[in-house]
Amino acid sequence: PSAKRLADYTPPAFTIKTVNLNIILEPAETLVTNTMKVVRVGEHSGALELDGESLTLESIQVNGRALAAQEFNCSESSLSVFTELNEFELTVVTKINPEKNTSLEGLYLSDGAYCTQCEAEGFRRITYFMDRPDVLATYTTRIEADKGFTYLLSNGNKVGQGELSNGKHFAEWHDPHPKPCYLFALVAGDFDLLEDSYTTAEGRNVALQLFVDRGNSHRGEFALEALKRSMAWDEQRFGLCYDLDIYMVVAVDFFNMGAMENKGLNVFNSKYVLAEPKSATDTDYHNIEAVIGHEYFHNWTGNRVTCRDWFQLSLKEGLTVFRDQEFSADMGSAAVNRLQNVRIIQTQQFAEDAGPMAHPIRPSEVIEMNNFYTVTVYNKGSEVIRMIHTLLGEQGFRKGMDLYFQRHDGQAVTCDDFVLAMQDATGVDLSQFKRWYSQSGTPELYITDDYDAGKGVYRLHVKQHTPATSDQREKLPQHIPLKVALYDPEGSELDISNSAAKENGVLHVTEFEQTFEFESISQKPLPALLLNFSAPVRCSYPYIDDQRAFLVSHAKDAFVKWDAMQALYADTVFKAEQSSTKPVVSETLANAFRDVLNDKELDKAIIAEILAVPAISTLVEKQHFTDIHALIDARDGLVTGIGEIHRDLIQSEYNNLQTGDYAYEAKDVALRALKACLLNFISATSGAENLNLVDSYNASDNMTEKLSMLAAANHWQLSERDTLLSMFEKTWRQDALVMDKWLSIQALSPKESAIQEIKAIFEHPVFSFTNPNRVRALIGTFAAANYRAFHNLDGTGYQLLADVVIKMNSINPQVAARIITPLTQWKRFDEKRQALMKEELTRIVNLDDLAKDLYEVVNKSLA
Ligand code: BAL
Ligand code: ZN
Repeated sequence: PSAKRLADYTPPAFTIKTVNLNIILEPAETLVTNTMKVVRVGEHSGALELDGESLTLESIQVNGRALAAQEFNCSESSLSVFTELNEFELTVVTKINPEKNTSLEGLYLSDGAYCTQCEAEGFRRITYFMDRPDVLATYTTRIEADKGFTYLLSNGNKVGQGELSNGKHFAEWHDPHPKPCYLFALVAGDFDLLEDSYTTAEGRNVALQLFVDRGNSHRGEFALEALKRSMAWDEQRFGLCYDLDIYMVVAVDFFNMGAMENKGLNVFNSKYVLAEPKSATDTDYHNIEAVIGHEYFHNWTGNRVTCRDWFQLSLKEGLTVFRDQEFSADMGSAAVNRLQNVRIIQTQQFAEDAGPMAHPIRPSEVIEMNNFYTVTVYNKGSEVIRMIHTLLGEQGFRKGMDLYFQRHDGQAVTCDDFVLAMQDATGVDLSQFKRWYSQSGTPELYITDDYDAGKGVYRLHVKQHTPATSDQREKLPQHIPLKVALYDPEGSELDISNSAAKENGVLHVTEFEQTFEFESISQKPLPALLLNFSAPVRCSYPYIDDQRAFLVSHAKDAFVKWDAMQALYADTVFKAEQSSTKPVVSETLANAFRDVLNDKELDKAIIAEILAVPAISTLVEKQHFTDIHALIDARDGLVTGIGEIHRDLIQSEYNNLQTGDYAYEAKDVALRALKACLLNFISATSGAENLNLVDSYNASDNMTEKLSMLAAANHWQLSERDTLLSMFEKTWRQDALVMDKWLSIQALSPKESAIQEIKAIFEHPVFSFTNPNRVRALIGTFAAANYRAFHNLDGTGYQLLADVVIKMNSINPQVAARIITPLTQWKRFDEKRQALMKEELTRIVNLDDLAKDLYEVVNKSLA
């Protein structure tokens, strides 16, 4: 396989104005008749080149005349049409096999429903087409199928339906908005339908329809309410209204992604739709609202204005993640949401920058586009939009968004077009800032200070350095908005509005080395840095522990508080790991913990975030370590150490946290989060013996609490673990989506026998290699989060992952290329483990039928 380069972009030689599809659904032989109006672009005599994959060409006609053999050429991945006409009607008839399609790209039949996934390049598996996002057409789609497939759905408005002979029926849809083919969708199946409506600020009455598996309608209500909240929010915050008379969401069990924003017909992984208190956690509820919002917000940022090419993916994804994060912040706690999003950057995104797949938010070279739906493009992309927001302010950002839509509605554009609109609307110079789009890697800020008592001047000296990444050696200085605050020794924040940080405390770091001055400072202050994580960077300052504890107590900014506590924890763990001793909980740390837990002003959800000891996945990104097992022991030892020191306090706080009947409301969510956090500390000590977890499990009315008990019992190997697991299984074994939680708990097992037990689960009736949710829940979780078993020194963890990856290479290459990630990050580990990991990667790279997805990831990792 060869790479495509952004630098090689050329505009399309033809365009396709209209697409008329007639799709006759049959499991093994679906017939697709595609009639297109094709127009040559510019003066040239080149052939029309269409993409196609896994298609059987039945016939091809131009203006109603069948083409002779020399008038076209059909290869494995393309169809060339040789014609001198400048405008013509092209009809291509192809056959496809949805039942055999386990890759879940294109059109597939799974679990009794037909479904499509066309982003990024799946439409070419349905029909021959110019499968690129800068070809925008209007679509009319006729679907024919057996009546057992009650609902026949596609994009836009329904314009016809009827009965046919031999037990079949049909429906016809028309989407008036020109769109790229990646937004095409078709669903046919038998569902329960939930209906509602929404009247837009422009007065349009929109029918809302949510389709779920039969018997699940009560689990769809929350998603439908979240959809209405999303629609109202986008009107209020960005003045954007919905533009069709119907908005449909279909929840399916077999889906590679979280969800897909197809015009008017979103397809969702059922994980991000179905919820009721007894089956879904607070996190599930949160994610459902976020993903429902995300897909809805794509209607403007993605669909109305789309990407010119796939290198520009962050144009729509970074921006839409920013929008969904802002939505979540407005619906719940802004600070808690921010900390959760920061954690994704500091763990997963920093890991990506440090690994073999490092890329800028706008990649410049791609072998398999599906490999670039990453935390870098999505989440770092969102951080880049957030920095633009910081530089422009809320009003300036809104002006920029308005200009972006005014200029580009109905177009396929680039990240440069977006930045230019932001710049033109406000006059803010973003020329250096644009490097964030082309430069990969995590910038590091090294900050020191000095204080001139005589002059009353305090100075911050800032150095920036971005380490080389696997894709790019040389790094230029970035424009980094560094938000700061200064505290006097009593804990009061100083006024710095007359200083270098006059715009909301933001310093503009633009050079390799810079000094910022603050005048009229009467005594040496303590700096709080990178407030609200104002840039996706690592930031260091030579704090001593007491200063960190000072920030935990006095800083107003939740990120600064949290970050200071995380640093106290991390230092303790790393010291223990390096000296192969038990972690020593300093008095400073113990007191900081106590003060936070006793703080009556702080939101309980923030307390839970601050008190939680960083996960191993976070720790391994923070600092070099020698032995991963020693690091895990040190982390566990710290939790136990804190748990013992504050045993009575933790227990009494835990007992005080009582909720009534379950409600997904911020106050209750916070309470449950803190309860789960404290339960973890209790479980790490001998106090676990008095927990009576089985009784508490039975008494609880919600999945959030039950799952936190299961997680604690599993991690700390409490005596109740197996009982709880079998109780869970007994309740949910018929419900695969809920059983994913059961799979994940076992994937995280710290037992020596974890790997054998995971292998045994392959035979469990609920498990299936063809369902991505099952594979991710068991194997994805095992490889990404069970550091102990995955990094077994006998190599059995690596072997297990590689075996599954090899199997998935032929079933579903996209999923295979995702779950392999922990193996590709072998450079982090000791020599012995590196050798074992590389052995497995070599086994994979030598496969005869290695899919493009894995080819790219594994080769980069071994390079
Ligand atoms: N466009 C792929 C799924 C999503 O980001 O919404
Ligand atoms: Zn998206």
